[in-house]
Formats: sequence, structure tokens, C-alpha cells
Amino acid sequence: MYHHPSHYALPGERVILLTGFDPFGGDAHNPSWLIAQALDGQRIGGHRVVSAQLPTVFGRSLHDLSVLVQAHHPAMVVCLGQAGGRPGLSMERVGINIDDARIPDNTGAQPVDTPVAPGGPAAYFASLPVKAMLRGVQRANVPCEVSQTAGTFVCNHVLYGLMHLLATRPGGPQGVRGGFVHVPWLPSQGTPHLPLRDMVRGVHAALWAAVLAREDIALGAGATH
Ligand code: PCA
Repeated sequence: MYHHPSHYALPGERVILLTGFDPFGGDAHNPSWLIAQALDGQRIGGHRVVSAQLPTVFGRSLHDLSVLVQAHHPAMVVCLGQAGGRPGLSMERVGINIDDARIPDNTGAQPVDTPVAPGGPAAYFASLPVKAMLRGVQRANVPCEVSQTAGTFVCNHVLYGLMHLLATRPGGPQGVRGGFVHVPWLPSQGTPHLPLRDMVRGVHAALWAAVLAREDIALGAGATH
């Protein structure tokens, strides 16, 4: 399932490409896609949010993401994914070059200890200002932390693959910033959870903070939980 974006930027607007995933692992919903849909078309400080769905599938998710980046020329790419068991939003700091699936993806593939990009570097840091985004979300009174691992399933695959794509395409990242935000379960999925409206507010605040902070802020690790 691949949803084409329903909004496009007007001339002169910079694009924030915001992605969410389809449901996986037997769940009926994936809050990451519901949040992306809710924010589709929003204007954020001279930027237009263009939302699209990625499949929870190794390989194809990255293929779709690279097509979207080529089509929309975003100034910023923020991918969202569900992380059941986490209590709040998490700003992912790093993607690692490994696929190691605990459950099958939505095509039944379950890679074990294979690289996302053979020969690629071990890891990439997200280039979003994670601490500024953390503070923005906290100020909106939505639980949030900086996370040091996006796991080893499709979300990490997409974060690593996004940063690899930006780093290796002709001309380099070209100022395009990218990263990943994990979100908790909805109340219908389990505990801990957050209401959808709080997650939407939190991601909205994170996008504002990312647009406003050209450089990340210094915020001690003690403030990140
Ligand atoms: N979460 C999974 C993949 C898709 C999603 O929403 C993950 O954390 O890897």
C-alpha cells in the first residue's frame, strides 16, 4: 500500500516531507501514519508539510522514500514510526547499518544481521536538531525523550537509509536535514500510550522547533528524559 501525497507545495514554499508507516505486526492502526495524515498540508514557518505513507517493508520503504525525495525536493525529511512500549515521542539520534528483524515485515521478510547498505558506514547521526525538538515538544507538554537507538527493524532501516541517501547522492545532502521520530501506542493498542491529539501536537511542535533551529541547542543529557 503506497499513499501518494495529497498536498503539494506552492512555488516558493519549502517542503517538509513527513512520512508514516502502514500498520504491521497484526495491529489495526499505526499512529505514525495517522499523525502524518493529520499534519498533511500544514504551513510551518514558510514550509509546507507533504505527508506520505511508507510500507513496513525492508527495501521497498527506502525505494519509496527516495522516489518521494526526488519528487518533492524537500528541505527537511522527518520519518515517523511506531515504537510500542515507549512512553512518549522519541527523537532518534542515530541510525545503524544493520537489519535484524524480531518479527517479519509486511511481506514476510525477516532479515537477520544484514547491512542496510553493504559497504556503508556503521552509522549516521540524524541531521535534525534533536535537542531543540525535544525542548519544543516538552514545552507543548507532550512526553518526549532523545533516543539513542531506533532499533533494528524497518524504522532504523529507513533512518539509516535516508541519511545514506542524503549523504551519497550527487551534490551531497545539499542542506537537506533528515531524521526520525518514534511515537508510542494509541490507547487502543496497549500501555503506555498517548492520545492521538497529543501526538499530533507533539510532532507539530517538533517540526516548528526543527524549522526555527538552524543549529541544535546545547541541552544536557539530564534534561533529555
Ligand atoms: N515501527 C517499526 C516499523 C514500522 C513502524 O511504524 C519500527 O519501529 O521499526
